[in-house]
Amino acid sequence: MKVYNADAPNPRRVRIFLAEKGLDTDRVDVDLSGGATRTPEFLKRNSLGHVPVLELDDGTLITESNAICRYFEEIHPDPPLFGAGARQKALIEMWNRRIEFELLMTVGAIAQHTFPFFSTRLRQVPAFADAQRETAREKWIWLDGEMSDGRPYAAGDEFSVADVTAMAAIQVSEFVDAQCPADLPHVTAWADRLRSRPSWSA
Ligand SMILES: N[C@@H](CCC(=O)N[C@@H](CS)C(=O)NCC(=O)O)C(=O)O
Repeated sequence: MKVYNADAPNPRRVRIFLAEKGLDTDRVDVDLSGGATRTPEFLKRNSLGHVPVLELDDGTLITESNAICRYFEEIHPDPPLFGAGARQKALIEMWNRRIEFELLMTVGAIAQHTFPFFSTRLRQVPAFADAQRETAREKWIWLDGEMSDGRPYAAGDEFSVADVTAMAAIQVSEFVDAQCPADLPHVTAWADRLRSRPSWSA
């Protein structure tokens, strides 16, 4: 099997996940700025023109970073990054979705609506980016309140895929200068905890 990869946030989620699992796979690095995901050949692998894509040995193509992580979780269950047992699995799913929809998509929209790279990919509305910048600040404040219970990771005591998604969100927030305000102690401590993991640089 192989993973179509690039130097970008969603492929990085898969790289971090694999690093946390202690796994390695064959990778095909694609040149995003050169338009490599928009060629007719690549669009046969992912009609949305996005990486990551996991291609299995039987030719099955799996897109969506979360689905790819789930595949690796199933074939290499330890450590369990999607949780164990009904309660923990549900909490991790909940937090993974919250981090992706509330945080990663908010800061991602700032990039999408301002970076030249995206100008040929969507109709950019700079005012929407401005609004999302304000929203990002509100989301950080919301998350700081949620994490004021002192839990070390997004979904509780254990590092999980929700933290992997957060590692992508934190990095994107830094690219777009919408990072967590320094006066929010709980999220700041959590982000530092994530940044100190070896997988941060995967
Ligand atoms: N929801 C998808 C998003 C994938 C995505 O947006 N990938 C970006 C990189 S972070 C991409 O490949 N962009 C290439 C392009 O737009 O041409 C996932 O989680 O995998």
